Amino acid sequence: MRRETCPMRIVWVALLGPMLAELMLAGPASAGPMSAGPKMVGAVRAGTILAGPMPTEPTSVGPKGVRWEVQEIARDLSIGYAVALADLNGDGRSDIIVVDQHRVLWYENPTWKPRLILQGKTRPDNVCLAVFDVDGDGQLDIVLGAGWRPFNTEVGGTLQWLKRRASLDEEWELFPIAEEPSVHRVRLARLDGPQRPPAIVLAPLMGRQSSAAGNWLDGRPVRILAYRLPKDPRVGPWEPAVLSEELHVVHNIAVTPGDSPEQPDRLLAASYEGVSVVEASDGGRWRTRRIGSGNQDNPKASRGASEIKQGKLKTGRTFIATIEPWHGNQVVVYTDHVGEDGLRRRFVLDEQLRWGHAVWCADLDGDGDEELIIGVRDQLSEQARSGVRIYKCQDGRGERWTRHLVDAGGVAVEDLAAGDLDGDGRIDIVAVGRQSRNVRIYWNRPE
Ligand SMILES: [Ca+2]
Ligand SMILES: [Ca+2]
Ligand SMILES: [Ca+2]
Ligand SMILES: [Ca+2]
Repeated sequence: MRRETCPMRIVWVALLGPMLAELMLAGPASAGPMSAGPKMVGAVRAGTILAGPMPTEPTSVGPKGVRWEVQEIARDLSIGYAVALADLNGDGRSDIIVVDQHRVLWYENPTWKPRLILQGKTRPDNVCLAVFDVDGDGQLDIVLGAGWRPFNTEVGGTLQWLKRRASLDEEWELFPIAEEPSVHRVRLARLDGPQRPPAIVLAPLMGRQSSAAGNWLDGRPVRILAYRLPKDPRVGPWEPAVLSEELHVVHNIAVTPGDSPEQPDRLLAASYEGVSVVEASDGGRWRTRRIGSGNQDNPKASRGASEIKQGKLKTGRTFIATIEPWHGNQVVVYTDHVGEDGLRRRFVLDEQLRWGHAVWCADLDGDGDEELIIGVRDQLSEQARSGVRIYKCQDGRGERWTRHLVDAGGVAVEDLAAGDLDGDGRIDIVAVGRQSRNVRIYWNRPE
């Protein structure tokens, strides 16, 4: 008899109610840019694990009305660089797509059976992805960034797209798009109106010929590129348009909608310069405008901002959430209040972390305000561990937040994504790890 080999599906029993780890975090009301850290009231109490083979301390808390059930679906990644949620097999349920160092995989909802998309066909490391129907045949394809060598500013980085074959059990077919040194992030943006397919926007980390000796400020600035679809994406050629060539060490970008559906999307960029918006200007030109200071405490080292997303509150106000400085130790929110210097007001929510590495905004408790979800990659201390944290806005403006530790120590988070995986209307979270090499689902359940 064959032995059942399915070690992936380990269901963790999550902890509820009293194991609450919650901090009240308040950016001082008078805080301007570069304000000091938050005042903390109360103390973190770590939860206790009830079941599970790994020496972790998943808590599983808040915001109010939400408890988290943790399910680990893989622990055999080399480096889990990126995760996306999309319905790859068209059954109406979002699947989990993971970019691993040498592989791309998807985990099929609801069994989470792992399926191979590609292995060893790209220059290592694979690093980023975007999912959409590139060739318009009605089936989702995957745009993949690879050749990740962060400090090689001379030669490629690769960008390619992957198309499924007749059977989902076969490896997917690869079509090259372009090469650019230090390919690091890829996103989709509507640049030509709602009827046209999105463009592929590529953000390398470093500018060409920049160097460690020059703190990556020498050489050329980073080229943020947009690739519009060619007539036949299997053949190309893919011609890049340069949307910005002004910033340095662009660790991430986020896409936000334009003022109307006809207007091109905007990009938010996190870089050494802080937070910038890249937007269409007159005559088809693009401009880069700085809107947030970033952390400029240490101008000759890592500085600025590192991760970025925009969130919204039920009052209609927006906020921008970042990790600062580059690979930083601060969770920062910029409100939509713009000062006389043209910069948004900056609030430091949390400094008890090391290498924050993922930011997401989603309404997890259904009250209309989007919460902030942060993935932390490294351990700062036994008390401030890697994992997943949630911050909930308390004032409708984005100046005061509470913190909830969803997973303290269980995932060395490289990336995370949020979406409703089981169709119950509650938004779930998926995180992928580097040192922990795992994939975890956090199921959003009623308290
Ligand atoms: Ca599916
Ligand atoms: Ca397709
Ligand atoms: Ca909410
Ligand atoms: Ca759900």
